Amino acid sequence: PNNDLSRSMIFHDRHISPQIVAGLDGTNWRLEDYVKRGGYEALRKILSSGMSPEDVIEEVKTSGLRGRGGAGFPTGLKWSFMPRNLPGQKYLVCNSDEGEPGTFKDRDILRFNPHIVIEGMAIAAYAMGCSVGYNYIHGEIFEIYDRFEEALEEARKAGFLGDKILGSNFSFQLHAFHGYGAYICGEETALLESLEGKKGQPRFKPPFPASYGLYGKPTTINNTETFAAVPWIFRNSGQAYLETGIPNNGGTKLFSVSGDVELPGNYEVPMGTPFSELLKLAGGMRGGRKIKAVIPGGSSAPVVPGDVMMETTMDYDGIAKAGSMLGSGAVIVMDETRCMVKSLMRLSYFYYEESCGQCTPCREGTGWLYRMVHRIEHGQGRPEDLEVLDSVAHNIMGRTICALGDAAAMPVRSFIKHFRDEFAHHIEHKSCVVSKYL
Ligand code: L3W
Ligand code: SF4
Repeated sequence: PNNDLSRSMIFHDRHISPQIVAGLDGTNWRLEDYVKRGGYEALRKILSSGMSPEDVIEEVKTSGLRGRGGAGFPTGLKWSFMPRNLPGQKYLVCNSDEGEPGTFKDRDILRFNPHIVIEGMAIAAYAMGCSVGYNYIHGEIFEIYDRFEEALEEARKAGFLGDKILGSNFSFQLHAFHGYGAYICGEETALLESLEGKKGQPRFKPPFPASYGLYGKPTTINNTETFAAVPWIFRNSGQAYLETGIPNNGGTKLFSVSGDVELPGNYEVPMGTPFSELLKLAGGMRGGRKIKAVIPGGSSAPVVPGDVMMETTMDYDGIAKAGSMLGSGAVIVMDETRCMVKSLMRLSYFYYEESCGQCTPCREGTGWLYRMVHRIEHGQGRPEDLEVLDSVAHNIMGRTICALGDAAAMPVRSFIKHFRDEFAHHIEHKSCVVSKYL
């Protein structure tokens, strides 16, 4: 999906009040159009009303907004970690290094509505006292980077960015940065290293970026979609945002639906929407086939059997109850013709290829996992392989610097847990149980 630049946002508003993609048709991304949709009203309201930075953070806490990049960390709480009374430089960073397999929402937000991200970042910068910000955009996405640069120039000329924004005492310089296309640069501390011009490798945490971030200064990093949610909260209210979703899961969420569905694309729906509804919006199962499994939150999230997903709601708590993670909201749907061994082999190759190599369990373990799944898929599996796979995955988890190690291990453990028979069949019969469909 990283290279799929032709994909456009498919959005249905029959059931919902969208907050990020409202009124978009692909041609109206410019400042003039954004202002017509009520854009920059939230920033103007905050600056002209004299709302204090503390009150801005409180409103975000009320909204129940949680980080849309994968971890779901409460945004208001993260903003409150920025040292308030410390003099000196503080930075704000937007993580647009979207690289999770299955995820393609942030590039569409930037493609269709770049100013909503700029406005969200300006509000965040005001709340946390950041005078400089960067949007780190995935290196393989060229047109989005160019568009964001154009949007920045429009915002600067109109006085929404720069010195003394809208005549207030608040100044904020925002820049775009084009990344290098490595998955690991989406990990927040690797991103900071990369932004500093170094090799993109994760740092140990703690210290968290809030205390030691870009160039060693306090830094807040949020995902593109998280910033994009902020203007709506201030045009309406934190409470209204919370009520769009369900308790502890405020607002709407963009889901990138891919795989065996009729209409793959991005869908913005309220948190708590049943998966079955989302599947309907995506046109249902391709060719009317039976659902077999779903990876509900990007390839790092454990796979969930299809029948369990049909009873699950799309929110952090609902997906956790189903044994997985909402992650970045990449919903990969697999039908009955999918071979789970082959699917896992492809995922395992990704993590093996993208490991930065700093930690032995990840560097060696991801290769070990890939090679074992590869040999099972190619009819050379051994009876003990499933236990060894599980043990290697177990020994990676929790023993690495960043979450990539866990992300490589979790799919392995969940695929084997839910589809053990399929793996055993491959080992015993040296053939695939879904070969009847091929
Ligand atoms: C200050 C503390 N700050 C936590 C901050 C921390 C970070 C955020 C969440 O992983 C997940 C991962 C992937 N003082 C703090 C603190 N923070 N405690 O809160 O932190 P954490 O460690 O829970 O998560 P993370 O390292 O940010 C992200 C999963 O996302 N994932 C990856 C998606 C990839 C994309 C993409 O390509 N765009 O979204 C998908 O599920 O596995 O679990 O900011 O600093 N005490
Ligand atoms: Fe690098 Fe993997 Fe260690 Fe993360 S877990 S720092 S990707 S080696």
